[in-house]
Amino acid sequence: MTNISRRRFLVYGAGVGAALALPRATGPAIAVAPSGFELEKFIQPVPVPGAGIVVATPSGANQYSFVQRQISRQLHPELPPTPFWAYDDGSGLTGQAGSFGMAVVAHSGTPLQVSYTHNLPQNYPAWIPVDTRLTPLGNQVRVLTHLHGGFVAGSSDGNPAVTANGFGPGQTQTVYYPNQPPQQPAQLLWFHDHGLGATRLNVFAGLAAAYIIRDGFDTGTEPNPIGIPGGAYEIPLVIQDRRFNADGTFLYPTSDIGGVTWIGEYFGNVMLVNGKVWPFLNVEPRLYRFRILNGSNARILSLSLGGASLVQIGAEGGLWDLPVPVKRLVLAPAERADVLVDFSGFAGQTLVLRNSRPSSPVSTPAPSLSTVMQIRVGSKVNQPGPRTVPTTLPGRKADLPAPVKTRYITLNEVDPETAGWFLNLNAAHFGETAESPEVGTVEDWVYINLTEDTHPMHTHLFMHQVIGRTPFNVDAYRDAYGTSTGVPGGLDPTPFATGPMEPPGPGERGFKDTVKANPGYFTTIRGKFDLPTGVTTPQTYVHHCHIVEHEDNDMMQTFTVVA
Ligand SMILES: [Cu+2]
Repeated sequence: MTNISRRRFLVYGAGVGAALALPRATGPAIAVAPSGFELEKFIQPVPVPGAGIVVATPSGANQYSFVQRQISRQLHPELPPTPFWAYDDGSGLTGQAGSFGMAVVAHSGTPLQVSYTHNLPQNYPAWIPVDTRLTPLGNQVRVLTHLHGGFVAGSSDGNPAVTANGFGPGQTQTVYYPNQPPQQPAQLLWFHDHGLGATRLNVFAGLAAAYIIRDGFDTGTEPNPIGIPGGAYEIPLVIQDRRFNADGTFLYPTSDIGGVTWIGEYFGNVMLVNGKVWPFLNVEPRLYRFRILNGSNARILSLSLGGASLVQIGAEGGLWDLPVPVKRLVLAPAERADVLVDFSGFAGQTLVLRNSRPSSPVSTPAPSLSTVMQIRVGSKVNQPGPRTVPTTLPGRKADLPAPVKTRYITLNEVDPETAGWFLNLNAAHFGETAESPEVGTVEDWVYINLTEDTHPMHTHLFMHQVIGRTPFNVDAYRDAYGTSTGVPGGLDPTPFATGPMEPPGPGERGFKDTVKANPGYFTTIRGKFDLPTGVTTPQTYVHHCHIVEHEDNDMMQTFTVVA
């Protein structure tokens, strides 16, 4: 019989005696640095546009040539420099927090040609614990860059269904990003590594950067046609948790299970914002735009900002049609929120951006990490900018027509805390099953979560609309259909529903590329399977959990858009 997922109970709900026997990877000791040192909070500024965040330098007209390489930067004043990996645009990334501090700025309707050349070490260094059961070429460093949220051909997507072995030392991946509207309006995308079985490690090592698309409304300047903050008052905030060794190196724990290096989730005990540990941000008492990306491997953020109110104006798919006040932002890995914050009533005050445990039905085994960064509100406004939040926006509310087909996709966890531990979609390993949507059609995909925790499901190629989440009897569904590797795909859970479908949350108004599939629910999304102009069927992509430890082992499947 399948060892169904009781991992969370075993690891985090158990008493002290059981906790002592826990693997080092997930035990409670994760909240304390191994050597017991503590880093002081709020003693360095967060990199912001013009002061640490820079626009990537093109290598030609609408062309970028990045080199992945190892660099070293001091990420906290009390730490020695940290070696990590970055996308170098040719500038040498001087003075920045690697590519954490860099953004490509693209324009809707203007295609880009981009290349990525592997100039990293041949083999994984000791600080990156590869699990060679999961990688196609053992401990050789293979990279594969994916434009997250990109509407691109399969060959430019950077996905391991098309390029299983990725790219090796000295090799170059060349891609074409059409930035084609309406699928690709002004929005915040990001590009990060997607190497098969090594995404968690290559991203942990630093291979991630922002990709901002502008258009005639969302110009990034101030003033702009839609009356939102721009220039120095628009601030990208990439939030990631990390652990450090006392010598400044990143720490990625390994499993205590024999023959296993992979761990179920990576949770840090310090927070990085734009690549810096627990920084502070100086703001003027006026309206700001924060563009927040949860770039963590596994941590689901639940963010709040003292007494300041947050008004969300967009998510992964770009701006919405109107602003929505939100009390807190619950962002799983890879989710983005575009928010306006009015500091005009906080002159002279100090606020803290805090993270708390997400409330039910979101579920995560993450240990607490409550502080993100400090915000120091000054008393002087240099440039007044817009004084109020606009009442309407030029973006989109997700409103796709009825689907022609519904697909049922299960999320399973198999034999946790054993040498055979893995996660999967549709009871199969990566590549053993596939979906084949017809080009131009609309489909509903139903993610049926049979595990204990929330999984952020990311769809390549298409942005989706969240239709809703339906509570269901997980055990009855599993009893009816379960196999040794979980419940296969294609089996409608509707007869097992225990209540009506719950509507999407206020943060799920527009199009998204990552959706929280919560435990105890099946989550329905709707997508339209268009391809960029000039791209013909068939085109192959992947969809997967964006807890990158899960993605690597082995919560990912293929889909091919067909004629
Ligand atoms: Cu997952």
